[in-house]
Amino acid sequence: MSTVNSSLDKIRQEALQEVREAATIAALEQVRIKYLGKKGAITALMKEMGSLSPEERPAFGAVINQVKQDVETSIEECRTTVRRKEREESLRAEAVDITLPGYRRGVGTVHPLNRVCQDIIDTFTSMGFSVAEGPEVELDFYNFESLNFPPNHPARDMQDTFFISEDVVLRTHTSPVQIRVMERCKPPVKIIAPGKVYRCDADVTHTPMFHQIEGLLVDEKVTFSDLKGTLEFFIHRFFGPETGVRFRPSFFPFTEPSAEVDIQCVICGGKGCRVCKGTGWLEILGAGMVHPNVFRSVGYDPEEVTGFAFGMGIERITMLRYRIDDIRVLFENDLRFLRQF
Ligand code: 2U9
Repeated sequence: MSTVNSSLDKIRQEALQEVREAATIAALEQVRIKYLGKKGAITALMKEMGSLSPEERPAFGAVINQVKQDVETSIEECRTTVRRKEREESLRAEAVDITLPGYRRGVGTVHPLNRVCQDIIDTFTSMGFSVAEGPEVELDFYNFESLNFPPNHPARDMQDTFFISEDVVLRTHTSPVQIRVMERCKPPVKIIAPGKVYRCDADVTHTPMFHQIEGLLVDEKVTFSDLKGTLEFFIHRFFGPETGVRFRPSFFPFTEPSAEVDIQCVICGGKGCRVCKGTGWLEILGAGMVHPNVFRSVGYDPEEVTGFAFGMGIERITMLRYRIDDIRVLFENDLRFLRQF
């Protein structure tokens, strides 16, 4: 019995020592299996109880149960400690140093064309105009015919049109937007139409796609004075209150009378320079009173309503505002250029 007791004590000492040394949950589990598993050392000794005499059994039973319990308790305690340690370690490994500097994000800027376009829109909406939009691929009818361009008339050549098919074109101006609005709505109409337009043309001041803003005001008794007042207000707000303005007679199929609008050169103040070709003036707008035929094509009665219309190229105005002498830089998206705005 005493040899049994001493071998039990040895197993106990060994088991407790191995539990203390187990550094992970997996290692602890190995120790448990080694001593308390089905084929474990303590389990094997318990099975041997059967070979003991009935007198020896109770004392042996008490000792081996105590050993079993000591080892189980020790494993349980160790499991808690190891689990906490493992958790602390994984938290340490996952830790993020929140004092590290972040990745720098480049700050974007508004493209100069969009900035100028938005400024022009703001000026006209402040006068009560609404913004209208329409398709860039248009029917010949909306781009030309309804705007009083007779078929095969040389006026169509002025526009250097991209044809998609015989009666479908890339719009050469945003005027079809106003035609579509008038078809849908009764007067009064007071709209501006900003957007992309397309003309087969390319050099330092022309690109095949460019941007326009056109305006249209239709009501009873709209006069050329209303047109002048509206455009002068726009020009003074956009280029400064001292800017000189002049209207020159011109021709467009869709307006009669028609005018081209010049402002005093923003570069030389009117003295004459390279940009204004020595004239002291810069053309920035076309305008006029809507032609009666245009009203007829949308079902308006030219005896009842009159209207004015105007149009301007956004690239040209942007180039004047920022003193850009080559239109192509507006479309190359070179960040060294765009970052200046
Ligand atoms: C309708 C009736 C009339 C719009 C107008 C101009 C004059 C004009 C040019 C300026 C520079 C085009 O970008 S540009 O080449 N535009 O000169 N545009 S009157 O007249 C309209 C529009 C719609 C229904």
